[in-house]
Amino acid sequence: MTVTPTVVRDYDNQMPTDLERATFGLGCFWGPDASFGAIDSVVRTRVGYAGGTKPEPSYEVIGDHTEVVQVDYDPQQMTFTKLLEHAFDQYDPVHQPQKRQYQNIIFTATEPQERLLDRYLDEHGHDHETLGTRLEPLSEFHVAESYHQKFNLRGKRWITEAFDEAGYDEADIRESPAAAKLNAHVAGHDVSVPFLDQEYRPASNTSR
Ligand code: MHO
Repeated sequence: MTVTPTVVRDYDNQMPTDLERATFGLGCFWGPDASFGAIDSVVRTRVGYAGGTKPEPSYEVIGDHTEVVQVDYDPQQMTFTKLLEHAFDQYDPVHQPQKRQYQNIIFTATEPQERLLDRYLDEHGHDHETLGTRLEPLSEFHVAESYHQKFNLRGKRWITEAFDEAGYDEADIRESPAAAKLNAHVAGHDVSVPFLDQEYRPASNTSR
């Protein structure tokens, strides 16, 4: 794998900009950050806290919030329903962890998302009585601390150096499409992006 500042910048610069957003609580947010990042047409991921009322939650003082992952996807290539399938694949929807920090929540942010969720539940024989999962409109998403973003990349200097050299700060790394794919890759997911291909050589790489 060749991760250089040029690779990172080139990949990030050619990403689509017209994106839609989905938010899910699926237990500790490190895992879904990586598993959603692996999905083609999921362009960006970030983790945070949602589903509660406490203002300015943090990892140490999370209050009544829950750990959540938020993904920005290309609606030309990906649907909310496919993301729901992926979310429901990650856990047993009938059971719900006691601890609010790790509860399963499907958030909807728009009316179309609400309709698609209702249809999904119908088609999969889930009713609100037996479903353990919380279903909630997204009110506020509070972005988590930098050290929780792209957690699998933490300490991987051979990757993070390329971002540093490209001039990315922590917020840039959090929002970087290349970082989302690399985070998924190092977590062991199959990821198909050109720069993870053995044969890939960046066109204009003069920096290394
Ligand atoms: N404390 C657990 C979960 C972390 S997650 C960000 C662990 O270290 O695995 O809640």
